Amino acid sequence: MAGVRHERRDGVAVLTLDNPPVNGLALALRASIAEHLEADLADPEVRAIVIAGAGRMFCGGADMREFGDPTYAEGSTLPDLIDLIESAPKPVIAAMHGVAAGGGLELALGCHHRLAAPGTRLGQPEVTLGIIPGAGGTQRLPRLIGIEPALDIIVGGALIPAERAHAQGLVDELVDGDLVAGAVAFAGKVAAAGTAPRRTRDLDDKIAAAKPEVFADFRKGMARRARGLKAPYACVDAIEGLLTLPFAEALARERRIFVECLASEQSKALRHVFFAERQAAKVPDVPADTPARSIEAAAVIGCGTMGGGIAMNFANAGIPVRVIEAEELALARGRAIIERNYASTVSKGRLSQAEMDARLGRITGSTSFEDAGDADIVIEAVFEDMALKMDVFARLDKTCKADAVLATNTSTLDVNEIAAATTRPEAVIGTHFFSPANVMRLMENVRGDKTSHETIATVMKLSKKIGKVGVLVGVCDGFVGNRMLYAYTHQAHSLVEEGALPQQVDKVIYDFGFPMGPFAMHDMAGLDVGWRVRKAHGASGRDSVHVSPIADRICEMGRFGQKTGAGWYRYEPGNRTPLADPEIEALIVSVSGELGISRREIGDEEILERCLYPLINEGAKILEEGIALRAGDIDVVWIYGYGFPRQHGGPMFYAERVGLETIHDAMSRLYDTHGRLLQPAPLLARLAKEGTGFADL
Ligand code: 3H9
Repeated sequence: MAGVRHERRDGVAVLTLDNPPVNGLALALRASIAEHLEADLADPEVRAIVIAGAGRMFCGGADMREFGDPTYAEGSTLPDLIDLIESAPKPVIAAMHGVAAGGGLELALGCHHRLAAPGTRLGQPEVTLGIIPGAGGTQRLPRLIGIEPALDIIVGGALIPAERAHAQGLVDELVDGDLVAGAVAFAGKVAAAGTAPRRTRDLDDKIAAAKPEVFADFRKGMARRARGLKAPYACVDAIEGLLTLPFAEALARERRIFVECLASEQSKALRHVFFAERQAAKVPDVPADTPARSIEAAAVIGCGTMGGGIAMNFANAGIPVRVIEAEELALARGRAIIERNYASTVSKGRLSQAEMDARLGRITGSTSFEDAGDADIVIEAVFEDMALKMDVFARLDKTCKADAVLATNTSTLDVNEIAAATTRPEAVIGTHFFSPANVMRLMENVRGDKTSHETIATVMKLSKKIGKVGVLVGVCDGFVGNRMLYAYTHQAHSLVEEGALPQQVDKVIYDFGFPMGPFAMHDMAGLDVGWRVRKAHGASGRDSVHVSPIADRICEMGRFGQKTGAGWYRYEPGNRTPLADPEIEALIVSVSGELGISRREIGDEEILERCLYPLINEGAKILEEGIALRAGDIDVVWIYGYGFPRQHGGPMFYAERVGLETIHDAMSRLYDTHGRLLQPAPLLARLAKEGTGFADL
C-alpha cells in the first residue's frame, strides 16, 4: 500500500515516500503525506520536516496509473498538497536522489529548500506525455531559475543532472554521502536560524526583469521541434501566466490547461506509447529473473554504415567493442566514418573532446575472426546475403567462446537458417538495428525457433543498457517493421502508378506527422536496397509487394537517391532537399501507360487511407501469427524504427482511434478494387465484427 514511512531524527521529521516502482504520487500516498505533515506541524517537538524517497528515486511524478480514472482531476489534488507544504510555518526540505520528475519535482518546488545527491536527474517530462506540469511547475520553476531556463526544461521535457540544477538555483546544495542525514542536519540549521520559510511562490527576482516578448520568441523557435504537437504550446501558454496573472490565478489557469491536455487524444496516445515501451521489455515466457549473461566485451562483424553505428552504441555505453573487417582498408574507412560522426557531435557541443576520445578508445579493429573469440556478444552486420551470413556464422561458431551470444543484424533473412549454420542455435538471435544505428532507438530482437531464454534475456537487457528500445519479434519475411513497410510502400507506389505524384504522397504522409514521406525516405535510404530485395524475390505480375516497375526503372537510370544526387526526386549539389523532377513525372506517366492504367486525380484522404490501412492490416496479420507479442509492440517498432508520429500512438493504437470497423470496411473496398494484397486480415475482420480492439487480445 502506497504510503509514507515516518521517523524522527534530532527534532526533524523525515517523511519517506514509498510507492514502488517510482514513488508515484497516488491518492493514498498524497493522503499519507498530508496526514503526517499536519501532525508534524502541530507537534511542538518537530522543528523541521524532510521529505525523501524510498528505493531507487525520490519521485517519478503523478502516478499515471490513476490518469485513466475519470474522477482523477477531482478531490484531494497534488496542488492542494503542495500548497500545504509551501504554506507550512516550519521549514520543509526536499532530499532528492535518483530521479525527481514531473509532480515529484513540483512537490520539491513547493518545499522551502531542495537538496540532491550528486547524479540525481530532475525535470518536468509531462510534455512527453501530452500534458503540462499541473501542480505548479509552470509557475514555481521559473521563479527559481528564470523564464528561459524553465521554458527549456518544461517544453524540452528532458531530465537535467543535479549538478546543472544546482548551478541554476533549482537545487540549494548537493549532498555527498548519506543524503537523509545531510538533509536532517541542513533542516536543523535552517530551523535554528529561525528565519521565515523561503516560499517559492513569493520569489520574483528571477522574473522581475523578464520581457513579455520572450514567449513569442520562444514559440517561433520551437515550430520545427513541436510540429503536430499541442502540449509544447500549452506549456508556453501556462508559463506565460507568470507575467500576466497573480500567482493563484496563474495556478488555476495552469490546472485548467493541464486537465484539458489530460483529456486530449494526443495525451492518451503519448501515454499509451510510454506504457507500451515498458511493456515491450517484458516477454511472457522469459520471466524477469531469467539469468542473463553480463556483456563486458562485444564484437561487430563488418564496419560498413550499420556495423560502425552498432559499434558506437557499445562504446557510448562504456563497453569495449572490436570491429572485424575482411581488409585493413575497409576497417580504416569504417573507423574514419565513426570518427567523423563523433566529431560532428563534438562540434555541435553535445559531446566533449575527452569523451569522444574515451569512446573511440573503446573501439578497436581487427581483420581476424579469432579476435571475436573473447566477446560476450558478436553482432554480424555484413552484406544482406544468406550464403555470406551462413559462412560468417559457421566461422563464429568455431572461434567464439562457448557462452557468447551470436547475433545477426539481418533485416529480412531467416534467423533459423542462419542459426542452422552453427552448432549452437540456442545462442543465435537477430538484433535488427535501424539506420543510422547510433541514433535510431529501435532494436528489433528476432527470436529463432531454438533461441534460448537466456539469449533472449541477455539481448533484451542489453538493449536497455545501450539506450535502445528492444522489442522481441518472431521470424518472418521482414519481421514486424519491414514486413509492414512493404505493405505501406507498395501502396505508395501503386498510388503513383494510378495517378498521384511522389511529392503529393509525401506531403500527405508528412502532414500526418511522419518526418518524411515514403519517396523521400527511399531516396535517403538508397533505392538500390529495395531493388536488390525485389530482384531476390524475383516476383512478377502486380500481385506482390515486391514488384515496383517505376522504382525499377529509376534504378536502371542509375538514380539511387540522395547518394547519387537523384532518385524519386532531384537534388542540388550539397543539398538534401527533395525537388520534384519533371523527368521522373514523365517516366511515371509513361509507365502508367505501359501498365494500361488510365491515370486519375487522387485525393489526399485516399492517399492517407491507402498508405496507412494496409500497413495496419499487415500489423493485424503479424499479431494473429504471433510474430509480435502485443499490438503495443508493433506501435513501438513503428514509432522508434520508422518515425510513425508518436502523437498518434503508433499504427495499431491509431487504428483503434479510427475504428476497426471503418478500417475493415475500407480494406474490403480496396480488396474489391485492387485485389489480393489488400485482403482484410481475419483478425481485423473478427475484431471489427465483435466491436473489440487489439488491446483486448
Ligand atoms: C505528472 O507528474 C503530472 C503532474 O505534473 C501534475 C499532477 C497533478 N506513474 O521507466 P522505467 C512505471 S505526470 C506510474 O522502466 P527507469 C513504469 O511503467 C508524470 N508508473 O524505470 C514501469 O512499470 P513496470 C510525470 C510509472 O528507472 C516502472 O515504473 N513523470 C511512472 O528506467 C519502471 O519504469 C514522468 O513523466 C509514473 N509516473 O526510469 C516520468 N513512471 O515495471 C515518467 C514510471 O510495471 N517516468 N512508472 O513496467 C519516467 O520517465 C521513468 O520511469 C523514470 C525511471 C525516469 C522515472
